[in-house]
Amino acid sequence: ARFDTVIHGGTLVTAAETFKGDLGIRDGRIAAIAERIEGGERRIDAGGRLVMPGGIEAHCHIAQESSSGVMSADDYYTGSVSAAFGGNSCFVPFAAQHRGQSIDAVLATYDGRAAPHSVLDYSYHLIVSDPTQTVLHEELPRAFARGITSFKVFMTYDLMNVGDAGLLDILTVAKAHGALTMVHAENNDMVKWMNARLSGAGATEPKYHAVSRPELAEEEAIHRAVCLARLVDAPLFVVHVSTRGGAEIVSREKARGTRLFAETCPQYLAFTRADLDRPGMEGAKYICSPPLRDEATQEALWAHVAGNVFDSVSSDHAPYRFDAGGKFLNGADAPYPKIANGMPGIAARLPYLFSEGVAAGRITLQQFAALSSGNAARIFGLTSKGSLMPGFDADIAIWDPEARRTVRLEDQHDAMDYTPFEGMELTGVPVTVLNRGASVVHEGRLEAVRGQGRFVARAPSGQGPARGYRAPEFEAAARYGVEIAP
Ligand code: DUC
Ligand code: ZN
Ligand code: ZN
Ligand code: ZN
Repeated sequence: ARFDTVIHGGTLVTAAETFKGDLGIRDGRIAAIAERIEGGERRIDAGGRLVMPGGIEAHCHIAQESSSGVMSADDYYTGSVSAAFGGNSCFVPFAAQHRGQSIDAVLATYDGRAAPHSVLDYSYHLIVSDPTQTVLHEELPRAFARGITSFKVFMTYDLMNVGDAGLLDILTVAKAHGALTMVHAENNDMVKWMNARLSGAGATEPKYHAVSRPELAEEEAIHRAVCLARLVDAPLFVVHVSTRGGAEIVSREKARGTRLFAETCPQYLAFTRADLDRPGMEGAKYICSPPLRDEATQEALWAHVAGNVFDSVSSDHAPYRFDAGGKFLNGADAPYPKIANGMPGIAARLPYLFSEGVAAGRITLQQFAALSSGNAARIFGLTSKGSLMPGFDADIAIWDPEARRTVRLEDQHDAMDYTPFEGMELTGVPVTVLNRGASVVHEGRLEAVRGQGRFVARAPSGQGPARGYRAPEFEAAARYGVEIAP
């Protein structure tokens, strides 16, 4: 057999096992895995290091403007380059609808931002903020037909919140088409009530950001979102779970068979609300929503990562620079509600998870492969990615599991002027990343060509085993001769 590339002398990590072997690539796909593979136009010496499925970053904000109009610092070039240096071979940023925009126009805009620039394969999750009848019944089905099979909605922020009825509508449409609804779950009124009280007390420094968004706001909203999804028997993905209570709801609902998926993020494992209380405005670097919590929460979240309650650990890379074009759009002394909301971390996600997860003995290599890549591929319909099986895309990351490195901004290769992970000492470094067989980063050097990444049309998302459940009220309505739900 002829191979374009052979990766030899590595330790291969699959979802099921870890073994020494070679991997042959032909036409961008994995063509063979064997103890020894000869030939190959290009031979890459893995040198005993780990050969793993390339990471899939399923939660990041790239070339996206927030509802208050701030553009993320990273575009599809710097965002994908940074992702690749962090061990990723594919990413799925958001395409955000702001009120009044048509979904078709939103997608055309993001195609223009992504296609000429991305060095990695990509898709989008659509953010829906304006679920009109046209959006629900014409535009979302069209987006689905072109392979965009996940829709994120917000339960918070006045400019984004779709309300419970809007969430039910989107869940229903998503279910009908085989799409997965993702939800940002925080109780909007609880946060607004806290904001009003804090503002009345003159409490405006960054540390009050964490006070303003209580753990209970997340717990309540996750529970409500799950109930709404159960009512219409639709699958649901809860993004950026930051609380013990939220994780426990996810765990309980999964155990009872709810088609529920969830992620947490490195920032909730690595930092606490104490980081928001750094001197001066430094705390603004740690403003993200939901906010950072405390050490007991970190431990609880790690336990749920180790216990497979979470399907993925995603970065939620939301890069706003520490300057007037980013965090301080509303001035250097802006009160916390007017500071841009989000933390960068697309390059740090997997090194952090590898170091504090695998190297620290909290999770296995197989769990790392699942949390970094395999689960996202399966849940979000990236059917040719996330595995080293023959026939899959040759999306591969080679990791040096023993190399130690101190996190530095210049190694993030993003457009940011800080990394919250600065100075952290981590074990395990991704050295080479291939996307469909083409090297993007090789031995720590960028080899990519701008625009080499391709849009990936995704298969239906979130289609875990359907229970065929119908809420008793819908059954009752049907008996009365009225069909009101799927
Ligand atoms: N939600 C996100 O998913 N990312 C950044 C901010 C937010 O509210
Ligand atoms: Zn969110
Ligand atoms: Zn996000
Ligand atoms: Zn560099």
